[in-house]
Amino acid sequence: MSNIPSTETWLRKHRLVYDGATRHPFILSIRHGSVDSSSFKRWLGQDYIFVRSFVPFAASVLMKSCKESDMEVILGGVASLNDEIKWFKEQAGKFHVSLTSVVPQNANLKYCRFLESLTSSEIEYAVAITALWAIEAVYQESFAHCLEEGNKIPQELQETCERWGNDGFGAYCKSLRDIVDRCLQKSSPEVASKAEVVFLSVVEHEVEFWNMSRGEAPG
Ligand code: HMH
Repeated sequence: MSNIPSTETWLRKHRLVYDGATRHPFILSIRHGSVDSSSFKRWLGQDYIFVRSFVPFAASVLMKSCKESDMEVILGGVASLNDEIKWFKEQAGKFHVSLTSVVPQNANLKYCRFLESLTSSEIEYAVAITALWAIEAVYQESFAHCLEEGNKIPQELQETCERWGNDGFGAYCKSLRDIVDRCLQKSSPEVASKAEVVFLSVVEHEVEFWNMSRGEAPG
């Protein structure tokens, strides 16, 4: 067994696609202050729909974690989604986005269906927690990058960047990552390879999700 944690191996191996998700042009445009408001609003509406589907997925990971020692970490994450849904509603008001009339786009539907497939009881805890970590880590790294020294984030988007780029969320993602590495250390090669495939799928879905902000190919 290798001493290198699984997540580190994956991040090295899939660096290019991972950077594609965490340094996406949409994210860079927020960091550089050149983002256009229609892209941002499109993202906001789509992400609200995504987060609503993310809740049952996160709850399914919580159920699987009940037999493990790390249940509190997941519970904290699930609990914070209540606040997140509220936050989206507030932001939608601020940016005049009507959440009830948002039509989920293809990339979003596909991502939500993928999440739903992971809620099955046949999906091992190690695989499910890998997805949870990867989903959160992409947002954390993306928005933390926006906030790095020298940013020109538009004032009205500062709060969005801080929502996922703050240190507390960073610590939560690190805890999830440690859980993934611990789980993978004791899992079979079959489960480990399933987890890697799921990691890569999440990263690919995230890239497609950011791409939606450009507003091409609706439906
Ligand atoms: C698409 N990925 C997407 N939306 C989010 N809100 C997160 C990750 C983080 O919770």
